[in-house]
Amino acid sequence: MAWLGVLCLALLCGQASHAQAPTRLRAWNIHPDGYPVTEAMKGFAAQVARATQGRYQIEVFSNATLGDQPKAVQMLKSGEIDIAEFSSGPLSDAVPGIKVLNLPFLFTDSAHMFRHLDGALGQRFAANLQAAGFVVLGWYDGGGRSFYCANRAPANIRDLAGASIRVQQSEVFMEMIRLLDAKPVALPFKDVLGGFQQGAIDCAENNMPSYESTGHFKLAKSVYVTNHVISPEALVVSSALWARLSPEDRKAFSDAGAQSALLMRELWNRRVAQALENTARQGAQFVRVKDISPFVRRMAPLYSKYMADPTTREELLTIIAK
Ligand code: GTR
Repeated sequence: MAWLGVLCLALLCGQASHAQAPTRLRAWNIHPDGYPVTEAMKGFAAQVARATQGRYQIEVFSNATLGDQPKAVQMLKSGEIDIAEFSSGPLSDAVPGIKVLNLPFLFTDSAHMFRHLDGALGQRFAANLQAAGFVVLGWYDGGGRSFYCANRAPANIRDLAGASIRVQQSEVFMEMIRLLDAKPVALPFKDVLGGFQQGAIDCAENNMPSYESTGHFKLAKSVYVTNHVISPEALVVSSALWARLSPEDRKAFSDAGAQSALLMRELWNRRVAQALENTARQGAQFVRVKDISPFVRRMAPLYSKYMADPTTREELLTIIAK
């Protein structure tokens, strides 16, 4: 009977070590603590841990400590990281159809954008992303992006001509800046502050929570409120991780992702208002665009290009239609 005891012990040990050895996953994030993306990702991690009785422990690495965004897109694809939150700019390098989400003045506001993303179009984007190695668990709000400058106070798109403007490393953004007769400078997010300090850039463009959280507002005080790009961000897991999850665990991850997206959107709206108030109090000056038509007219070559492109045409038509 001794062998039975040994066998039982081995089984118990097996169970104990299983219980004691949760699967640790690494989540990439570009933002600091307290930022809506970070808080929503932490909520996601906590809910996954609860729903899987601690079998999955997700560590959120914030502030791009694991590398900048284009690098992280590659890391997720190669399985070096398991989870990430990406904006549509760098993601479109991996999935060309996503480029449409970076086009200026496509969505009128976040509500319009989420009507599409929470519906059939979002599913189509998710399917294309999944084929490229990214499983979308939630669409987050990337807000409306506007220009801000250090050494000029634009009140018209002509005032941006000749400026060196920092953009994300993303084709559509660079094309947009060129069509404004300005010079696109692709810099990683964390280097933008240094770019202003060293005079390497005159302007940048981003949403107001990032304008505030990065401290850009201290150096670039003139905001030209164009909201030229209203775009989503996505909470994604690698398809390598997805393939390893049981159907029950996939459901736990999906539910937690959907929950975190709702939380993010709620936190976002509050944060936009706070950022506007806080930066204005500290000296930021806001000039609202009066008429977007000259800007839209300048972008005509962009719309024609992506309308002719079979990877974006269908998506573009769907968004324009409603
Ligand atoms: C932020 C966005 C980041 C990153 C950044 C940038 O608004 O949340 O993911 O794309 O902009 O401009 O690099």
